[in-house]
Amino acid sequence: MGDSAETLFERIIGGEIPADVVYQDETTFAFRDIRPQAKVHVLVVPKTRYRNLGELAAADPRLLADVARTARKVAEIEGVLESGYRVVFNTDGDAGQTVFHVHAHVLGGEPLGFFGA
Ligand code: IU
Repeated sequence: MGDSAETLFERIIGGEIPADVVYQDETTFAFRDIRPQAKVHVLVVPKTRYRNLGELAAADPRLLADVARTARKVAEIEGVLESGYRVVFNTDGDAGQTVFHVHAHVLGGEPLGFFGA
């Protein structure tokens, strides 16, 4: 796995690729998914790259907490704190992970069907 190659999300965080930014702080970055799966669909990415949730949790649990806090902040900004929202981390093949820079999908704004079958 080309660990030194920049991922798409590093280029978005760096401003090389434009994105609809919802929120950012020192350690995290949040922007709208280009193929939204719900009325609200925002990706929350730690500015430091880890491949997936497990690697982030093992290496830097405080940064994982920052991602969780930013997911809540995004829900607040998007007006779905009261109505509810879902946070998803896809990991590898069967989950359909396509970008290997860990990211939380924050979904909401309408009733969400359950998925996974
Ligand atoms: P996944 O969990 O790795 O499958 O999610 C990657 C997401 O990144 C997916 O929902 C894409 O629509 C989204 N995305 C994006 O927002 N901007 C892009 O330029 C590309 C993918 I490529």
